[in-house]
Parts: sequence; C-alpha cells; structure tokens
Amino acid sequence: MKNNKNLTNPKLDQLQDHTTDNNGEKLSTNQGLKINNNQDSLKSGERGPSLLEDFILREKITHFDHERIPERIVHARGSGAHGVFKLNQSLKKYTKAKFLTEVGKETPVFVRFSTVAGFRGSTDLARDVRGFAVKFYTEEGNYDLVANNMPVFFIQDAIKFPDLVHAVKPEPDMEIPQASSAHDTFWDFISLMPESMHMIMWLMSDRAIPRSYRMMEGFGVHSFKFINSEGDAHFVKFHFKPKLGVHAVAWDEATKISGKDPDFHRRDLWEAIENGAFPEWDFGVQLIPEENENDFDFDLLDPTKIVPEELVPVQLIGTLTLNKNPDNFFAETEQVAFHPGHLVPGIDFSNDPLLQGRLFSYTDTQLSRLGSPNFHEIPINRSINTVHNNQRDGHMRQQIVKGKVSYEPNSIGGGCPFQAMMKEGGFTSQAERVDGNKVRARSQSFVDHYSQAKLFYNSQSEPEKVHLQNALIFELSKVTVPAIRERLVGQLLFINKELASIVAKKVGVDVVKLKQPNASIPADADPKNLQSQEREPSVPNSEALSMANTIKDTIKSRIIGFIMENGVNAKEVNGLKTKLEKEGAMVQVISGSLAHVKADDGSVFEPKHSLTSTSSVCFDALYLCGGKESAKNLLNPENKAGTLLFVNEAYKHCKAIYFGSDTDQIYTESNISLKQHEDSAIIHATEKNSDNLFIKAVTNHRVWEFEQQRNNPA
Ligand code: HDE
Repeated sequence: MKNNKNLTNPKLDQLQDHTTDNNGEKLSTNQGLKINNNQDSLKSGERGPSLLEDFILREKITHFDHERIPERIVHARGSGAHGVFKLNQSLKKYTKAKFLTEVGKETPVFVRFSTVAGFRGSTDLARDVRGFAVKFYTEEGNYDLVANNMPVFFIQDAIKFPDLVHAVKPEPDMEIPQASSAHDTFWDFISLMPESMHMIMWLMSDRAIPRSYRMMEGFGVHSFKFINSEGDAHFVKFHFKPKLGVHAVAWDEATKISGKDPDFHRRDLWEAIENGAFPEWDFGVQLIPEENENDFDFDLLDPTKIVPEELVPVQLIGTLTLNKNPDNFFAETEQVAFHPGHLVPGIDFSNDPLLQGRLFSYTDTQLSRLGSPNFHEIPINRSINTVHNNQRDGHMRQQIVKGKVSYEPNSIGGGCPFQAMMKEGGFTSQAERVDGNKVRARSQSFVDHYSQAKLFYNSQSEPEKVHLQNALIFELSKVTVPAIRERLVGQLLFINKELASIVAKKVGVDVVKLKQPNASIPADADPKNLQSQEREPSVPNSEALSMANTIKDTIKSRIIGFIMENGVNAKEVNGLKTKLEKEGAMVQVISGSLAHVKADDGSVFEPKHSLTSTSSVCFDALYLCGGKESAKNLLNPENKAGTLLFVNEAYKHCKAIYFGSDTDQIYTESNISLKQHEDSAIIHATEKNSDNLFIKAVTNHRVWEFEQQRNNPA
C-alpha cells in the first residue's frame, strides 16, 4: 500500500492546492518557461567561456546556492507524518476545546519526532530525549502539543535552557562529540544541577534508545490548564501511550545500528506507514481540579516532577493514528513550525517557569529558521480555519487580502474583521488571579530533587536497572575530569546507594569518601537555600514507569529475519510466514547473496538483504529457515561467519530465535549451544507447537530477564 490514498482529511485537501506532480510534464524554469537543453550552459563557442546572459544557468545555480536554511537549534534531526486524532470520550466537563468535546470527531494532525542534541544528519539511535510534537489542525485553529518521550525535564526554569543546551551540544572548541551526552561539558553541568537528577534517570534508561518512534510514549511535561464553558479550571497532564507498548533496543544494538542504518527510526516510521501498519497511540489526560493544586508533596508547576498514576490515573480519551507519509521532507517535516503557545479556547498555560520561557522561544526561533513572520503561511503550518486579521506584508507574504483597511477600529471596512465573542469561539485567557512581588527567585516547593529520581529507579525491573547502571558507567567513563565523575556519583547517593556504588566502582570514584550529603557540590554552585535532601517519594513504586509493564499481546510490525539459502524447505517457510504476517509482523528474507533463493520445491524466494548488507541488530527476531540443503549452505565457508555472527548477536541482544528443521548444526556451532539455562525464546522446530511458541516469544519483544545468562553462559 502506498500511503493511505482514501483519507478524507481537510488538511490534506488544503495541501493538495500546494502540491505539484512532475509526472509526464516538461521541464521549465521558475518562470514557467519550457527548457530545451538542461545539459549545457550558454557559451561563446563550444569551448569558450559561459555567458552572463544565461539566465537559465543563473536561476538554477542561484536557487541551489540558497537551498539550505538554519537547522533547528535543538531537535534538528527528525521525521514526520500526517494522521488523525479521534475523540472517544468527551472532556466537555473540563474543557470547551471542540476537538476534545465532540465524541467521534476526527482532527487532522501532523506529528514530528526528533532527537534533541544531534545535528540534522546525526544518527537516530543516539542516547537522547525524543521530541514528540503534535500539530492538531482543529476547526478553531492550530493547537500544538510540543511534547517529549519523557515526562520531566532537566531544569526548572527557562533561564537555564541555553546553559543546558550548550553543555550537551558538541564542545565548542573541537565540535566533538556529535549527538552524544557522553562528554565533559554535559556531565559538568549536570553534576552541578541537582534538579536534573530525575530526568537523568529517564535519560540513562533505555527510554533514551527506543526501538521505534512508534513504540514511545509522549508527554506534555508541563501542567497545562483546561477551562470549561463555565470558566472552571483543571490542571491537566497530557499522555500518549503507544498501542504497541513501549520498547527499546540494547545499548550495544544502538551503537551498531548507528553504523548499519543511522536512519533506522526514520526508515521504520516511513515503512510502517507505507505498509499500512499505521502507528497508533491512546491519548490520555490526568486531571486535577484547580482547588486541589496543593494536595501533593511536589509542585504541579515543577517540570521535574510527574504526577504518579497511582495518585491521579490517566483517562484514555482518544486515539492518535499516523496514516500518511509526507510527500516532501523539506516542505513538510523541515518547515513545520511548532509552538506551545498555539492554543485553542479551553486550553491554557500554567505558571510553570519552564513553559513560560518556551512561550517566547518558539516564535523567535521560527523567525531565525524560516526567516519571516509569515511562516504561518507555509502550507504545512496553515490553519484549516481561515485567517482574518490586519497583519500585512513582510518577507514572502503569500495571502492576498482585499480592501483598503488594515487597522481596527475602522469604519471604511465596516469594522471587519470583528472581534469574536467568547460564545463565537473568541479566545480568552483564564482570569487567574496573580499577585506577587517582582522577584528573581525560585519557589521552595521546587526544592526536592531526589524523591522522584528514586521513584523512577525503584520502579524499574531488574534488567532495566542494570541497563541504567551501565548507561551511567558508559557516559561517565567518557568524562575526563575526575572531579565531575565524583560530583555525579555524589548526586547518585541521594537516589540509591547501591546504584551509586556500582557506578562509582567502574568509574574510579571512592564512594565511601563521598558519603557526606552534598559534600561534593561546591557551596557556590548550589545556592544554600536550594539544598535538596534525600527524600522518600509520595508512592514507593509506580508501575507505569517501567517499560516491562507495557508489553502488549501483539507482534504487529515486528521485523522477523528469515535466514535461508538454496534448498530451503518452502512448505515450512511459507507456513510460518503466513502465520506471522497474519499477526501483522513483517518478514524479510536474508541470504548469502541477493540472488534468488531456490527452494526444495522449485519455487524461489527473493532476499531483501544479504548476510553482509545487514545485521541482526536491524531485526526483532530470527528464523533459521528449515531445510537440510539450506542449513548446509548457510554453513559453507562463504556464509558461515555471517550466519553465526547473525545468530550470536541476536542471542546476545535477547531476541527470539527459531531453529527450523534440520538446522541443528547451526545451533551447535553458535554460542547458544553453550547455554546452561532454560530460555523460552530459543525455539526448535522439533518442539510441539513450535510456531506458536515463537510467536509468543516475539510478543515479549526481548527476553531481558535472560540477559545475564545469555551473556555469561558458563
Ligand atoms: Fe523545546 N524548543 N524548548 N522543549 N522543543 C524547540 O523550537 C525550548 C522543551 C520540544 O519537531 C525549538 O522550532 C526552550 C520542553 C520539541 O519542530 C526552540 C525550552 C519540551 C521540539 C525550543 C524548551 C520541548 C522543540 C527549536 C525551555 C517537552 C521540536 C526548534 C524553556 C515538553 C519541535 C523549534 C519540532 C524545539 C526551545 C524545553 C519539546 C529553540 C527555550 C520541556 C518536541 O524554540
């Protein structure tokens, strides 16, 4: 299936007016002049100099010279898709936003996923936060939910954002490292910012190396506000929960995928949509009546805190589906301009000081990136609601507004365009009472920096804890200044002593020396009145924080590598392929070369990859196809190393592996045969119901609980 051609979507209809198709057309200049020769410039004689009057050459080269615009200062590397948001449950009691009140209503969306630190050409698999920015094209105007795949942030106040970003970006003298937080300046800053510790737990978890954009959660991070038609306010936290569960790759896989296929996430999103495996999320809200603002032992305005789902459950109220790839990356994904200040009536901001700063930054950054205050007229950014106002002119103005009048009040234009009353959809800010002294200060209610970091760590499964420890060890091992490593381990002591000791041991820090609270933080780096103390979280454990609790009973869109050679058992292969595809998985054939594979019954299979062109890290599970001849060929001198590397790596990365009939020799020669433990994800065709056992194992994604045994077989 090539995208979804049968969509009725007012945004896509609008984009049609700006879309051209060169199919069957003649080449022309930008002025519409047909071009007769696009091979040679105009010269004075065949071997003579080019002529200045060659307007065709000049136009082409000039346009080329100006093809680049500044990349986003953060979130430069991204991928986008069109889709639809459908409301399943009305929130009328809480908000007057129309797209959240009319059950069954479908609102077009454009979503852009991104990494944060890397440049536009960097790898998708960097350890990083992922952006999850959603533009809802509502009938009341654009509403942007500019979210991340982690529910908290590094800092509490916008004034620290440039410091944070400067610290994580490549170091300014040598511009190293690319798309990585594993370096001195990042950890220097973090070790001096205790408020970042909760976010650091998320960043060091496998959430920072997702298996797919389609398998990530999305969070609005800040508390926003819902306002209903009576003017009553609720705090609201936004959540997207993927229907496929939340899954990650192993760090070792991430580093290898970065080499084998640095576009892994981009390709995954594109191919899933092209294949009709449309990514879906439940959209949910946590609602807190305004009068209950102070019911928690943290501040709802503090963006380094979650509201544990045990305290306020997430109500799932709608479905987000991505069903169409963009037609043009630059025109759509690169030029889309998000802004947390793009609101509709019924939604408002809270006073979160991080959010408040964002409200300034996003328009400012679009001006520098897109170059004009008319960026809202770029097709992907246009509202589907018509725009009527007295703003005029500016670079690249597209809209032709009729009439003499561009001011208000006016009589010549009959007073148009009119202000809208509230009942006509006119936006009004919440009439919140605000009263205070002008102070440059932080609230004492923001001071606890460790309790939710502890909550996150305590809520992880054992394998998740090990991965988090290893991530910290990897990152801190790249830090060349011992004092920074010490300071950071000093911070970990407030979160979990065992975690601190495990990391300390590997990064050369003497943890015993550090046991004084905050002993390692210079007094002038952490203002006295903001000293945070170790503190127990409001709930001891939160199920929603562990990815291990999100496994769904599905193998939809998992990529299963079928390794085969000539002589493969066609009946067995086709039988399994049909079963897997019926469940929505994607089968890809891998062979010694790209030549057609001849099966035992004379039929042929077409390999998508050869053993050398791909690697096990690009697959979710493996099937060593049945057939004596095929198994023998996979172990011939040409293929043996590739076959065994595939199998051994998949084993190491905790994937499900299925040995088809007559593949015992491959099993025996692989590292798997060394195993001395029960491993439900290694399946042999000789087992009863082996196909179903394999499907069950793929459902579990990875068997992280066997990781220790798989990697230490003796
Ligand atoms: Fe952003 N952020 N941000 N951010 N952010 C940008 O805007 C900024 C923050 C997020 O796919 C920039 O158009 C400040 C939190 C996403 O186009 C810029 C602060 C969250 C994207 C900017 C934050 C985000 C951006 C760069 C702290 C999660 C990508 C390009 C005060 C809720 C959107 C651009 C896309 C992009 C500023 C913090 C999410 C510079 C000043 C918290 C998903 O304006």
